[in-house]
Amino acid sequence: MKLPARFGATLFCLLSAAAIGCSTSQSTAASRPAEVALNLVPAPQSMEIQPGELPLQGPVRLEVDAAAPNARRALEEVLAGLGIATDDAATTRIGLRLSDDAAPGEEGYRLVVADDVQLSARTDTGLLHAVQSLRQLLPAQAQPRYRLPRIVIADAPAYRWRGLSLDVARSFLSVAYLEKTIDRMAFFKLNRLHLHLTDDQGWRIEIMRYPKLTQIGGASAVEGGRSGHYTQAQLKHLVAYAQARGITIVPEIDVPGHVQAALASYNELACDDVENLSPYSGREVGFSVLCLDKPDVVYPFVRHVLEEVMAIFPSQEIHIGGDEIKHPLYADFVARAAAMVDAMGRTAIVWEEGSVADTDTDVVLQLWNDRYDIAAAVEEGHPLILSPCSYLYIDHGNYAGQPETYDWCRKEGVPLARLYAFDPAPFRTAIGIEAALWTELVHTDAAADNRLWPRLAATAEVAWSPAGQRGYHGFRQRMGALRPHLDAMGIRYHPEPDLGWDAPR
Ligand code: TNX
Repeated sequence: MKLPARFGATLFCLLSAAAIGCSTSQSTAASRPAEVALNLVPAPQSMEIQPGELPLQGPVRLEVDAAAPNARRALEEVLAGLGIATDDAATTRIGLRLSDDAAPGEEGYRLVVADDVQLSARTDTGLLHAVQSLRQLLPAQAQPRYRLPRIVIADAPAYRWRGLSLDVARSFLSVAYLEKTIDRMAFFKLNRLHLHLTDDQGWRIEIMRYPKLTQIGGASAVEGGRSGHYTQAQLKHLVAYAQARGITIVPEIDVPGHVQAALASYNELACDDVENLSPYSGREVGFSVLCLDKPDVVYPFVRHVLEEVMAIFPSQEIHIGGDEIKHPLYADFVARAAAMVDAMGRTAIVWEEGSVADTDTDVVLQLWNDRYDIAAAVEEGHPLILSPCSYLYIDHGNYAGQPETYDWCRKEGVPLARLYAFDPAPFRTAIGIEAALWTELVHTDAAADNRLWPRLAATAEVAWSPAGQRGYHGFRQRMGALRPHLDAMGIRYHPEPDLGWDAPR
C-alpha cells in the first residue's frame, strides 16, 4: 500500500513529530492549539490535515444510516461519555453513512472533519473503526468545549486478522474481565479474540453432552490460578458483545494433547494403561493425550464437542489446538479433526506442528516457535497466523527479569520496542498476527492488564498500519499521548518507560 505523495508531509508529521502541534505545509504549528490532539493508534493508511479546526460547542445532530446499529451505539457512548448532547435541531452534524464504494473493503472507512463530521464505510464494522478514530481525536474526559482538527482520513487494515489469544484454561478470567478486554481491543481496532478454552489444568466451556467436563475439569486450575467455567449462555452473550464491537471470538479446543482436564472428567478418553487420571495443576506440558488407539471413543467425543462449540461461536475459523504432542497417530488425528471442522462448514486453525498432517490447504496454521520450519506449508499455500514467541508471547516480561513472567523463548523478555519491531511482511501467506497471553503465571486481572498493555496497542499497529506508515518513534509519541484514554478505561497497564509512563502524572 503506497501513500499518495501529497500525504508525505502529513505522514512525516504523524509518525515522527511530536503529535501535539504537528504541522503540514497547509497548517502551521502556531495555528494549532495544544488541546487539538492527533494521536491515532494504529496509524491510519493515509491522512491529510487541512487548515483550521471544527469547534464542537453545544449539542450535535446525528445522521445515522439505519443499517449501522453498532457504530451508532458506539458513537452515542462516546458522545455521552464526553457530555456532548444530541439534538435534531443542532447545526453541527455527525454523519454515519454506509456507502457502496468498494475501496475501503470490509473494515476500511473514511473520516472527514470539515464544517461537519462525516464518517463513511462499506460496513457497520468499518464505521465502528471510524468511530474509534474519532474517539482518539477527542479527549478522554469531558471538557467544557471541544475542537477537532480539519482532516481527511482514508483508512483500512493491512491484515484482516489482528488478534489476542487469551489462555483462560490455566487460570480463569471472568466474563466481566473479557468484556472489558473486548472494549479495550476495539479502541485499537483489534478484531479477533482467541480463547484457549481447554488445557491440562482446566476445561472452561460448558458442553451439555459431557457435563463432567466442567463439573470436574472446570474445578481445577494451575497452582495459584483461578478455576471456573463459562456456561453456554455466558459464551453466547460474549459472542454478541464482541460482535457489536467488531470483534470475532475464536474458540480453541486443544486436542489431542493438553487434555488432562478432559481425561480426569471422562477416564475412558485415556488409554487403558494410563494411571494418572487426576486433575492437574502443574506447569509442565506435553504429557497427556486422548487415546488415539481408541478411535471409536475419541472421534465421536471430538465431534460432539465441536458441534456444541459451533452452535455457540459463529466464527468461520475454529481452533483445534494440536500443539506439543508426539504420537505416531498425531498427523492422522489432525487430518481427521480438520476434515471434521471442514465438513461442518468451518475452517480449522491448528498450531504449527499440525503442518505435518495432510489437510486441505485452507487449514490455517498458527506459528509460535521462531525456529519452526514452516516453508513447506507456505509453499502449499496454508494461511498463517503469526505469533512467534520471541515477539508476541506476552506472558514474557515487559522487561528482562520481570517477576511472574516466562523467559523460555527470550531471556530478555518481550519489551514494547521488541514487539513493535516484528515485521509480518516476509510471511507470504500471513493473514495477520496474534499476541498470546498464557496464564501459568498470570493469576489476577491486574497481572493480565500489566502483560497486555501497552503491548496490545503495538500489536494493533503492526497488524493494521502498512510498514511505510509505522515507526517506533512516532508510535511512542502517539501512544504516550493516549495515556488518558487508557486511564479512563481503567487499564492497569505496565508503566512503560519508553512511553514516559513510569513518571507520576
Ligand atoms: C507454549 S505455544 C505453549 C503453551 C504454554 C506456553 C507458555 C503453544 C502452542 N504451547 O502451552 O502455555 O508455551 O509460554
